[in-house]
Amino acid sequence: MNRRTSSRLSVRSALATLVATLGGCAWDGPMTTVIPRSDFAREILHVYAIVTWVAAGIALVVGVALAWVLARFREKPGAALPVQTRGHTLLELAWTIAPALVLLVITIPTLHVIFRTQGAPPAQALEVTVLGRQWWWEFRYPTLGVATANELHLPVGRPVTLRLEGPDVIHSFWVPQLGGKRDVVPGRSNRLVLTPQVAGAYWGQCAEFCGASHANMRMRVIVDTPDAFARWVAAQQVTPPEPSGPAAAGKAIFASRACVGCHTIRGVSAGVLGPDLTTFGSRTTLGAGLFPNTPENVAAWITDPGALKPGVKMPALGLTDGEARAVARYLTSLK
Ligand code: HEC
Ligand SMILES: [Cu+2]
Repeated sequence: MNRRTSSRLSVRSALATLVATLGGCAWDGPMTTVIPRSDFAREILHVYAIVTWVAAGIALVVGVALAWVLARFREKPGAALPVQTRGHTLLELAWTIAPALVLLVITIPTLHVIFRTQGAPPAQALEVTVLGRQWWWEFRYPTLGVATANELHLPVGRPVTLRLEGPDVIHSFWVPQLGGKRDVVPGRSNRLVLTPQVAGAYWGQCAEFCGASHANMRMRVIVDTPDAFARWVAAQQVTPPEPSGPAAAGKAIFASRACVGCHTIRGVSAGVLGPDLTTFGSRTTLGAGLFPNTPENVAAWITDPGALKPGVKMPALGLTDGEARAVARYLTSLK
């Protein structure tokens, strides 16, 4: 390969890398960190903006200085060695003090935000216990007597204290538009206090590698108006009525299988290894944010969960297609 071909090749691969890298950028993607929707996320964006602008300014100064040096002191045939500088006190002082100043500019707002966001929760804060499990999220509202999974409902404008705990391995709770990542560590209770400021649905994701389906451990946080939240809570507290039609057959199958050992449905079963299914039909997604919650997807899940989610801790129980469809009808009717 001659020099021209090889340099053309390197320009092309540099361009391809640039395009691939920029392709991953989106201002308003589902996991954006630059459109904050809570006080906590706003504080973090504030520090992020300072650091970014400071870094951009430094990159500009360094880039221009480097370009100037490269042009000015370029090696020319026959030219003498330029004057060499060693142990220049003023220069040494300057490049010690300048980075110290940069660190100071970053440290002060960072510490400020750390103290502002780690304070004790306000008295009227809503309490939610968040359990990170391989590979789904459990949400318990101890003061409301409600438990749900993978879709956390919060009222807009009210502070919430999330107590992060976990029974298995380390996970990390991360809903970028609502707040920073915080680890969920077995045997420890971490806390995240924030106030959602805009109603809407926000995506989250486990952010600490936790095994086979780590990438499939998503969640949604639905920030409701206070009225909608009150209605949601009331609906969660009801014991589901007796189903009729095909759903009734589904209930009978559910109640006679191992499902009851792992799942709670109020009035039917009290299992704790899997998500509470009391109002499963009111959730929009299935399998920790993986699939839309439709009867077809639920039937496929019940038939062979491992085919939809690698490593899943729910076994295939050998239900026939008909049985799985009936159970799916029952579960999606629970609202
Ligand atoms: C050994 C315990 C176990 C048994 C038995 C079991 N499950 Fe599960 N189930 C789980 C676990 C754990 C999950 C969470 C999987 C995940 O998302 O990673 C789950 C998830 C589910 C979900 C999705 C819930 C959600 O919110 O995404 C449904 C629906 C479900 N199971 C139905 C059933 C039915 C119906 C049966 C009986 C035929 C059954 N399960 C038997 C443990 C079990
Ligand atoms: Cu994980």
